[in-house]
Amino acid sequence: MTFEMANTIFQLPFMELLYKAHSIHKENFNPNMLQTSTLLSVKTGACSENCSYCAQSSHYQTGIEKEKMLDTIQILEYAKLAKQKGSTRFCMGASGRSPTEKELESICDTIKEIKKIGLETCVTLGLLNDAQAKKLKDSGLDFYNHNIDTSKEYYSKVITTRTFENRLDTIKNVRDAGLKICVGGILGMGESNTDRINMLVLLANLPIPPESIPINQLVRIPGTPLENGEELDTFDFVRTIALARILMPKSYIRLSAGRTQMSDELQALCFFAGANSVFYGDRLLTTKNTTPSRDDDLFQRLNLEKEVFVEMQA
Ligand code: SAM
Ligand code: DTB
Ligand code: SF4
Repeated sequence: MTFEMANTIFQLPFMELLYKAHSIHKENFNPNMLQTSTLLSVKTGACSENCSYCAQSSHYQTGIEKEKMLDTIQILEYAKLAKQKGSTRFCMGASGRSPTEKELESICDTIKEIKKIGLETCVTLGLLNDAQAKKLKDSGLDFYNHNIDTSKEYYSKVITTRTFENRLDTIKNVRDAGLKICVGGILGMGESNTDRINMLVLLANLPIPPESIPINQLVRIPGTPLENGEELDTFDFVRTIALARILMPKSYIRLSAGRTQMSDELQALCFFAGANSVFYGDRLLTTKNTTPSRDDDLFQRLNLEKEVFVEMQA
């Protein structure tokens, strides 16, 4: 897939683009089904990295208190609750450039316990070498989340404490370890449509495209450099979801952060364009998520059903 081909799709008349994306969505998924994931911050704040969007970077005054890594028993309580409330996927996020060996051991123990209660697992712990990725695979982890966030060209405008290549190296290590990958980005950081298209083309051209693609709308965090950035055109947001669906027909596209700011109608358009997973639960990492009662109401009005977890046979 070239940039030119993807750009032609992105620039289609909006209705044609949506029709095309929805047709592809329908061929590959039940369009009335959503997967729900619950997210938990298992280690919060005091991060050495300077990601301009993030509440947890120690480079900015955001008022986030540092919390050390939660232990297995604490995390398991949240996982059981998530399962009870109908989530089929449990995602754990940790602040930091990369995990310490002690933190990795602890997360591996936690993953083993969560798998026993029958949830799909995803973790995001920052940069990993190949041995660390293998340890996670051996613990039974399903997915590793590691976002490229934006295009290669725009990356250094957002983060300077690591490079885009560092991110790609980790994605390769995770893939080589046999894990499924969850890789996406953030829209609304001042990037252009060209950056958004380039980001998706890069993902579609990976040896195996990510099975899971989170598309976050920037949550503006007071105290970060992106606090007062330019507003995102919501139709460009929907176009990006549609392009992701067309370029990666079989992947889960996750309408991730930013739903509290979205109307019900905008979310419905995103689902029509191919988004088929959301975070379900009161909180994301450091910010509020859409409440489960608002979600339940929306899903009911749109006749959307929550997907049931089916363990894949190896
Ligand atoms: N520290 C690890 C890392 O950066 O890879 C994992 C946690 S980090 C918070 C996970 C992802 O959350 C980031 O890569 C970014 O895409 C997303 N994210 C963080 N803050 C956000 C914000 N304010 N708005 C939208 N997405 C955000
Ligand atoms: C992803 O792409 N989005 C999630 C998850 N992966 C870890 C994180 C969203 C964070 C939103 C801002 C916050 O709550 O701090
Ligand atoms: Fe740290 Fe991850 Fe936030 Fe960047 S996104 S500041 S690496 S927690």
